[in-house]
This record gives sequence, structure tokens and C-alpha cells, in this order.
Amino acid sequence: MVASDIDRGHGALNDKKKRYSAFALARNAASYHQDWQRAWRKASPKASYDAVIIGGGGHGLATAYYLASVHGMKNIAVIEKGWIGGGNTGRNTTIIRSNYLWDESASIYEHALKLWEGLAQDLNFNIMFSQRGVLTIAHSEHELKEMSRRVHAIRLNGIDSDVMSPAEIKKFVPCINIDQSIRYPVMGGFVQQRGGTARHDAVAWGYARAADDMGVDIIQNCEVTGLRRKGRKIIGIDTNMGFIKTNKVGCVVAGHSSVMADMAGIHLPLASRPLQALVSEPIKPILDTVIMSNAVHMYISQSDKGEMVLGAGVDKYNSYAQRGSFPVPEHMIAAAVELFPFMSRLRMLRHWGGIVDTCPDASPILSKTDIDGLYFNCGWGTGGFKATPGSGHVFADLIANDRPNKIAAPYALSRFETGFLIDEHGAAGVAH
Ligand code: FAD
Ligand code: PYC
Repeated sequence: MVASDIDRGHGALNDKKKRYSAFALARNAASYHQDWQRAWRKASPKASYDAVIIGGGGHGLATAYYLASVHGMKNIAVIEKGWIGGGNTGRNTTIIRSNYLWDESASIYEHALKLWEGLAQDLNFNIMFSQRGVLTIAHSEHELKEMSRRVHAIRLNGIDSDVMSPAEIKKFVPCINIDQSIRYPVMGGFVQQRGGTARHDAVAWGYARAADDMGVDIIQNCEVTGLRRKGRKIIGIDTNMGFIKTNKVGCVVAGHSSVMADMAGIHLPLASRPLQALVSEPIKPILDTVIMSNAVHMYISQSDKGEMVLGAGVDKYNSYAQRGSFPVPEHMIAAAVELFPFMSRLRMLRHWGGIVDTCPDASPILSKTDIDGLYFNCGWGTGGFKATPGSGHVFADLIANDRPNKIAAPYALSRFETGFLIDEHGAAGVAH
């Protein structure tokens, strides 16, 4: 699929643009924010909807946006137990890339990357998408050979990817230490120049505002406590704000997907584990790309505020607590300081965790279930932020048409019965 083939739900917002003009900003500033308009309405649940999306993260909000803009379904709601973007969407390190091994992955992650490339315009919202490149480094001959195999596969799918020598890496990232005597020496790497980052919470806000403009109800502080069905058909959801009738429910609750599936008596092949990240005090610009090391489980970039944003590996136990253990970031920081010696003088400001739901093949689930009208979008594990627009786009299509399109089909639950797994452990970036 090429960019121009994608129905992005464009144009739905054109008549709203005046509301968000630069003059509106000046007007609000001059009125000391007295007339500041809410970006989305504070909606209360209606008695019934044509479809309900559970989970107000990026994927859930994007699903609602494309249901409304591409499929014309506007009597819908997004139900969020906390605040939108308060789950993994607001906790991740925002790395975006499409350099996966298998064709099925290339298809969905590249679909997402093409949507990212026009998303700020589509939503009329500055999501700070920055194609600053993502460089993955290798620390052994074996890793380097595996990387060049992956680069060949990626390029066969028409996706940009280039192998780099240590000298080329040093030129690209002057602050990296390529001394071969360190514990994790830089032996080479590969770069996707179109990869990069985006401002995570702006992505949630942009989708929320655009969906709200089309009439979608975004209901926060509303926890789903039950999935009601009649025989093999979904008929509604129970929440702390009461029962809501609907015959289409899309569950997009990341780390809590197995809990949600349990409400319908379904068992999903998922493990929920903490993944941690941290940010430093802000410093002057020093790193203008993203670096990942799969062997160390370290990934690092510099935010526009100047903070160094670092992420670590997955904690090796199941948990629903949004925090992790100290040894995991400690191991990662020890290696990061060898690779980037300037970091030894940095103070860390914040440290947090998110709960990631991972499948045995490190690929997501986008699927119907054997209950009519109940759909799951989950299992993105440590790497779903990059997929946000693509995931929402194909999941909306699945819900609206009750059948998967070509991109979504390989991600059906049936793959765990047929054995057609999409093993992306190597490309996941963070071992799990
Ligand atoms: P979420 O944003 O978690 O949204 C799910 C929502 O469901 C939550 O807001 C939650 O409150 C809500 N919910 C749960 N239960 C209920 C209920 N019963 N009723 C109502 N609402 C409910 N991915 C990348 O691509 N690049 C990265 O660099 C990257 N780094 C990461 C770093 C960390 C530390 C973490 C934790 C994750 C990282 N990821 C990364 C993964 C990425 O964050 C996730 O895959 C992605 O954000 C999932 O989005 P989502 O919308 O599905 O989930
Ligand atoms: O999937 O690229 C990724 C990623 C980086 C850090 C966490 N996930």
C-alpha cells in the first residue's frame, strides 16, 4: 500500500481549522486564558452507542478517530478508566521505526510510518514528529551479521535501512564512544533515516480533539467492570458509571488486556510485565538521533526540552504495578555511561514503568473473537507506540466491516492455533 492509497480520514477537520488558528492562540493569551476552549468535551455516557472503544490510549483514540473519519461511524465512545494517554501512551520513549524482519510486520509498521508522515496535517495538531533517524548498534560480530540479514529483508520490502561501520557511526553520532576495549564495544550498526520520535501525549490529545470534533464521546474516569453478552453476542459493557448498550466493543487496553478478556471468558496468550524508562535533567543539544542497543537493552534520545530520555529492558516477572525494579535500569545505565561518557555527570529527574502485554512471538493481536461484536487490539508489548496510527486505522476497519483487511489478517488470534507465528523477538528492540 502506498501513501496515496490510504484513506486517512482527511478533510473531516477542514471546517474546524479556524477554531485552532494562530489568532485563536493570541486571543486566548490576551484574555489570560479566560475564554480558553476545551480541546474536547467532558462527555457523559449515553445509554447506547453503535460502537464502544475501551481504552483511551493512542491506539484506542486513533481507532475512534478513523471509525468516525473513514467509516462515518460517529455515535461512538472511548471509555477510559483514568485520563487519556495516562497508560503506556504517556510512558513510552516514543521511538518510531518500521525496520522489522517479516513481511507481515513491514506491512503494518510501514503503514503506520506513512500515516505518521502526514499525521500533524491530518489532525491539525503539532505532534512534534521528528524523523531524526533510529540507529541500532551491534556489539559483536554475530549481532552484526544478524543485522545485515535483517537489513536485506527490510530493503526487499522497500523500506529504508543502511548498515554503518564504527567510523560512520562516530561521524553520525560524535558523542558516542567507539573505543573497542569497553564492555559493549560498537562493532557497527544499521540506521533507518525515516525513523524518529513524536511527542507521545500530543498524539493522544491530537486524536482526542479530532475525534471529539466529529462527535465521538471521550469519557474519562470511567472503568469498565464487565463485558455483557447474550449467548455468543456482545450486548454492552458494565462501568462504574452504569451499563452502556452496544453491539460492537473494541478492547484496546494494553497491559490489562488479559484482565479484560477474562471478563468475556476468553484466554489470551499474553504476559504483562513492567518496562521502565527515565529522563535526565535537561542539557544543551548533544544527540540529534535515536540510538538503540538490543544487547544492552538500552535506547536513548534527547527530547526537545533537552532531557536525555532512556529506556531499559523488561522486568522478568509479571506485574500490574506501573513501576519496576532497580537492577534493570542500573544495568542499562552502567552500559550507557560507557557508550556515552558525558552521561556520568548527569542527574536523573524521573523514573517510571508501564505494563506491557507481550505475545509469545512478540507480535500484536488485532482480531475478532468467537463472541460476535467483540474485538481485541493488544500484545504490542514494548513496541506499540510506533504503530499507533496504523493500528488504529486497521482496527477501525476491522470493527466497521467485521472482517480483517490484508494488513490485519495475519494478526488474528487463530495464528496461535495454526502456528503461523510472526516471530519478531529480534526486531522488538527490547528482549522479552
Ligand atoms: P495505553 O496507552 O496503555 O492505553 C490503554 C488504556 O486502557 C489505558 O489508558 C488504561 O487506563 C485503559 N484501561 C485499562 N483497563 C481499563 C478498563 N477496565 N476500563 C477502561 N479503561 C481501561 N513503543 C514504541 O513503539 N517505541 C518506544 O520507544 C516504546 N517505549 C516504551 C517504553 C516504556 C517504558 C513502555 C512502558 C512502553 C514503550 N513502548 C514503546 C510501548 C508502547 O508504549 C505501547 O505499545 C503503546 O503505547 C500501547 O498503546 P495503547 O494505546 O494500546 O495502550
Ligand atoms: O520498539 O523501538 C521500539 C522500542 C524502543 C524502546 C522500546 N521499544
